[in-house]
Parts: sequence; structure tokens; C-alpha cells
Amino acid sequence: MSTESPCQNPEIRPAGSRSHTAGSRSHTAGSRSHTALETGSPADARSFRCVLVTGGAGFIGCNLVRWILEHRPQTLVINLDALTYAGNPANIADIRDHERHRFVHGDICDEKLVGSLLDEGVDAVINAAAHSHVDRSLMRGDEFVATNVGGVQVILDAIKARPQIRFVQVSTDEIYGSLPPDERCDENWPPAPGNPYAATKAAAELLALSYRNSFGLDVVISRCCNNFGPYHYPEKMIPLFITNLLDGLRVPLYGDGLNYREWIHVEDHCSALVAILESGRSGEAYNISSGTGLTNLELTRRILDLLGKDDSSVEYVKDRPGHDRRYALDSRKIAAELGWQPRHNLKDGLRATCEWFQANEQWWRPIKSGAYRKYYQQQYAERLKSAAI
Ligand code: NAD
Ligand code: TDX
Repeated sequence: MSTESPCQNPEIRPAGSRSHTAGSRSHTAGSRSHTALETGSPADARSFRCVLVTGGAGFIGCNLVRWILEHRPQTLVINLDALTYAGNPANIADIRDHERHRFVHGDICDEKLVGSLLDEGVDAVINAAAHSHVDRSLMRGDEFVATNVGGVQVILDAIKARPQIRFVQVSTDEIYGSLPPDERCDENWPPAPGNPYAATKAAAELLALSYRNSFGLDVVISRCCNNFGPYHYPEKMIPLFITNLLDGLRVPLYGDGLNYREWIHVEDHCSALVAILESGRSGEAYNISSGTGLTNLELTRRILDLLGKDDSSVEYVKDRPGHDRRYALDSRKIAAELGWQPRHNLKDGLRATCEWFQANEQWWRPIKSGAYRKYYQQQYAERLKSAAI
């Protein structure tokens, strides 16, 4: 891996540099590609020379880094990731040596490191580093508070000393909590997080906005619905269910299976984050959704169908405590203000995702061993009779 920052290396000429294709593959059969203009960003969109992406070895982060390298040839990316259990060097293997990308193994809670990276010419931070799994936050909350709140405070303090830097906090639809039937929430809906993970994400938003109010920091917030796509860590529902089914195991559906979620392809989340970075109004939050929602049971049946299985592969298990029943976003604001639209539909995206997991066993098999097995046993042993993986 490169040790010299691409932001400081005069040999790297971002505007004219070739786009990186060697070794990379298209992960999204059936999707239209995004060109530089295709986020739909308004004409007065800002451009950024060097973006610090945190959590860039995780699911959304690695897709975001790849998206920026591919669609913003003028932009250099520093990728800071602590490589927790969810961070994986294999997620960025194909871009490891990209001339506009530098990976730094480190913690967003490390004040000195964050400050020194910002001094490398960074003009924007997109914070995707987090502990992100609701079920783990129900086991213990300390790491969630430390990273999702404490880490954000460290970044904000570092930016406070360098106020020219724009900050995008990657947040979630979960901050709204469970919605009543038939309601959709816009960005003014009051936060009412229903689990410790969601509470830390809501806290981080409030903290970021308080730094804007107190110190004039340039802060924008994104709130996205559930993502799916390549490199999704297989503790989350879609990749867990796909990989279990590929192994001939049953899938553990919580409760009655009627909890309702909206699902977006991760590439659409990435294009929305870039639109928010480039054109989002300071101090604003933007919902991001595909508008496609369904119950977990309906989603499970689609996955079963794609993989040639039936309902006998489903095991209804004890529900998640405090399980939010329904999330549904009104995302007209990002469409109206920033011209952003999703480009993937669930049907094709889900098929492509199943195909990706079928074609990339070498990626997920090592994950589903070792420490993951311990987690799986802890999480499901009592819930799922077929938990012996
Ligand atoms: P993930 O768990 O796959 O990845 C998180 C990454 O953050 C990992 O690479 C991990 O190593 C890194 N990380 C954790 N703690 C860190 C620390 N202290 N310092 C540096 N790096 C650290 O999560 P994800 O699904 O990719 O989510 C990314 C972000 O998007 C999170 O902020 C999450 O809240 C948000 N989000 C996720 C979804 C979703 O459906 N997955 C939806 C909306 C918002
Ligand atoms: O084994 C399971 N069985 C099951 O029925 C798992 C892991 C999940 N579920 C249900 C719970 C949820 O209703 O499926 C739904 C999706 O669960 P997850 O994949 O764990 O995602 P969720 O809890 O909705 O949170 C995700 O979307 C919002 C991300 O993990 C968060 O980081 C993001 O903020």
C-alpha cells in the first residue's frame, strides 16, 4: 500500500489521471453506469480535491471509495479504517494500489491521526465509519458509543481547527424509529431511535449540528434506508440469508417476518452521498431512499426464489428486542434540491447481488468462520435449531 498521501504527492495529477479499471469488475449487472454528471447535482456543485472517507474498508465505505475513484477523476481519496471485524482489506484489494487512493489503518477516535490526515490537503470528510449492526448493539453498547458518538466528536474537533473542511455525517433512517402504518417521514420528523445503535447515530447527528451552530462548521447529514449489494457483511439480513441458503442452511426470520424496510442498492447510496457532499445545503439533512419497501417475509421469498428454494428453508425465530416495525422515508427533498434519483431497482439489484455472492465465495467463506462463528452461535444458537454451521 502507498505510504505517501495522494493529496500531497505532486506526481499525481488528479484532473488528467486515467480512470482505474485494471482488476476491477462490474458488480451490478443490469444497472446504468453513473457518469460524472449523473448524480444529477446542480450546476453549482462544488468539487473536492481530496476527500477523507472513514470506514472505507467496510461495506458502504468500500463501495463509496470505488464510486468516487471511478466517477470523480479529479478527486483523491484517503481511506481511514480501523479494520474492526466488519472492516476487510479484501474489500479494497482491487483499488489498493490505485494512484488516487491511500489506505490508512487507524481509528477515527485517534485525535492525533485524524488531525494529521486532515492536514494532508483534505477538503472534505465523509464519515462512514461506525459500528453498524443493531443486533450487536443489543449485546453491548460500549463500542457503539465510542465510535459512533466519540469518533464523530474527534472528527468534529479536528475540523473545528480546520473550518474550511466540509463534513458529511453518514446517518440512517433508523434515527426516526418505527413509523405508524401508512406514514412516510420527511427530514422534519422528530428523532425517536428504538435501539442503541440508532440512538448513537441520532446522537452523532445532533453533535454535528451543534458544532455547526456553535462554531460555524460546514456539516451535512444523510439518512439512508437499508442498503444491499456487493461486500455486504454476512451478519446483515440479505447477505446472511443468501450465504446460508447457498450452504443449504435455513434462514432465521425474526418474529412474524412482517417488519417493513426500504431497500436501496449501495451504489445508489454512494451517488447520493456524493450529491450531498457536492451540493447539499449546510446544516441540512437529506433522506435517501429507493422508495421500494417490503416486509422481511416478502424479501425473504424473493431471495428464496432467486436461489431455487422455498418456504421450508425459513425458520421463524425469536424476535429482536425492540424491533422497529416500519421504516419509510419521504425522499423528495434530495430529488428536488439535488436532482438525485436511484438507478437500480430491487428486482435486478437483488438478482445481481445473489450472483455476486455465488461468484465470490472466496470473499465470504473466510468471514463466516473464526470469530464470526462465535457471534453466530451467540446470536442464533437458542433461536435457530439449525445453527450448527
Ligand atoms: P460496516 O459495519 O460494514 O462498516 C463499518 C466500517 O467502519 C468497517 O470497515 C469498520 O472497520 C470501520 N470502523 C468501525 N469503527 C471504526 C473506528 N473507530 N475508526 C475507523 N474505522 C472504524 O457498516 P456499513 O453498513 O458499511 O455502514 C457504513 C455507515 O453507513 C455507517 O455509519 C452506518 O451507520 C451507515 N448506514 C448503513 C446502512 C446499511 O444499510 N448498511 C444504512 C444507512 C446508513
Ligand atoms: O437474522 C436476521 N433475521 C431477521 O429477520 C437478521 C440479521 C435480520 N432480520 C430482520 C431485522 C430487520 O427487520 O431483517 C431486517 C434487516 O435487518 P439487518 O440486516 O440487521 O438491518 P437493520 O437492522 O434494518 O439495519 C440496517 O439498516 C439500517 C443496517 O444494519 C444499519 O446499519 C442501517 O442503519
